[in-house]
Amino acid sequence: MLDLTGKNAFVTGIANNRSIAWGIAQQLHKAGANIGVNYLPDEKGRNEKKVRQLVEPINPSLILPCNVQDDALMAEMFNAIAEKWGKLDILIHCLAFANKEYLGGDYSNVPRDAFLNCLDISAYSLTHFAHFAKPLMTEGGSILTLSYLGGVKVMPNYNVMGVAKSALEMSVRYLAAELGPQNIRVNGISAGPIRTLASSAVGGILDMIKHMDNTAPLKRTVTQQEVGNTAAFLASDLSSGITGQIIYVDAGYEIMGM
Ligand code: IMJ
Repeated sequence: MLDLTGKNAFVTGIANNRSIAWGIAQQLHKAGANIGVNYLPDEKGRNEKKVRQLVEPINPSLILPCNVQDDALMAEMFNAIAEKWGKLDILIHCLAFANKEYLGGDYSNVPRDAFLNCLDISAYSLTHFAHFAKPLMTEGGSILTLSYLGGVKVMPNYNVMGVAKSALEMSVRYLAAELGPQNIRVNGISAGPIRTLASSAVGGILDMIKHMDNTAPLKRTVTQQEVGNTAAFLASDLSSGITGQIIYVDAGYEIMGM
């Protein structure tokens, strides 16, 4: 049975009700986990307000500000987790960013600062999370991140994000090897395209979804709930033998050649 009672799960990257992170948080909650979430702090406190309202039904015991580019805030977040929970069992990493200007056009035009910023937020942040989570996962643990096929194969417009996802997926493997002896498992979910804030801002997403409906073995796209269910499995003891893997939750699209 999928049972997460007694487990402390911190879920990052909830922006709104379409966020994949929100789908994951709901399924972890349903399985009995104690939930913590973050918001990205902004000047007017809008994100905090929005996240607080959204997550109310799953009753999180921690709602913390986190900006992965702010080292002091990162340390504060994990200090707060340590103080409130004592131990951490599950950490969900669901965040990425690239300057929209470079999600399209010629990849060779990406400037150094946009490249480094994208890899800092989208890839380094997982390694940094693992650094802080390692001493808190005293009874073992499960670290999960989200990836996309564009990190393995060339997808239209994904460009610098694809390079970041490639670094992210390799980080999953190196972290899994390092943390395995502590019974901390590290895995990724490569989700098919879903309409979210992060994808709707991207040109051609609706055509891509249509393409999935025609091409994927299951002849459809996947939902946040399906990604959430796989996340709950990977977070639970049901997946105790799995680490360092990228699991495709994409209606089978990845196996197709044409
Ligand atoms: C993103 C870009 C290009 C093609 C894309 C995507 N496809 C999908 C996505 C086909 C599914 C969404 N995705 C998998 C992402 O990782 C998105 C990351 C992202 C999105 C934005 C949009 C707004 C912005 N910056 C972003 N940074 C990262 O300003």
